[in-house]
Amino acid sequence: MVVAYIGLGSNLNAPLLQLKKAIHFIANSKQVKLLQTSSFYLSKPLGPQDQPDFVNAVMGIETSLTAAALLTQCQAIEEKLGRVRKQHWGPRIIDLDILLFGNQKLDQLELTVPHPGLVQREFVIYPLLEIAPNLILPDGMPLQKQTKSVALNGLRKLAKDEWEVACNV
Ligand code: A4P
Ligand code: MG
Repeated sequence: MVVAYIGLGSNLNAPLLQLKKAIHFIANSKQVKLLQTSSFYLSKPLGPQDQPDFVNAVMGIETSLTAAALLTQCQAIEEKLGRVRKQHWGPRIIDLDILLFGNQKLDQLELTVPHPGLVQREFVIYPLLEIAPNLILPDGMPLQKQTKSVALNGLRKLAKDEWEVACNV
């Protein structure tokens, strides 16, 4: 069994609802056990700015799948939720990124882990820190230390009384 972390992001079609659905589907996948989910965070778009803010979260799972099989599962869930791939870094109903897969390092176009954006993206690293404060990254760097060099850039946790709004935009 391997502990893996998945980053979730959405800025279309009721983003919070999309994240909740994706968490539900991943948690109920075969050979996957849900460990933790972070809070939901509101973040400024990385990339083109003429798109809505994102809702982001990170989940921790334990799995007996290989990294490649987990990616296939994630892509099937993206498809089930109606993701259409259009613009690179553009608006999306759901994006599932494998951030970490145990201590494995993979450097292929179709699967790079640790995810190259992990250490510089505030909307990934802070939610990850929330659920895994003592994590050591595969290169030996403590996550807590890595996070110190990443600016919040307006990232904030969605309070529960804002959930309904984020489910309806
Ligand atoms: N791929 C390689 N490594 C991985 C991995 N570790 N996890 C490949 C998942 N996929 C991985 O992804 C393109 C290809 O990456 C896939 O075919 C897969 O085999 P995609 O999801 O089809 O395309 P994309 O998401 O548009 O491109 P990319 O480069 O993955 O974008 P990112 O890095 O996912 O960034 N701003 C905010 N605030 N919040 C966000 O969540 N997300 C993005 C997308 C941009 N701006 C954002 C956010
Ligand atoms: Mg992606």
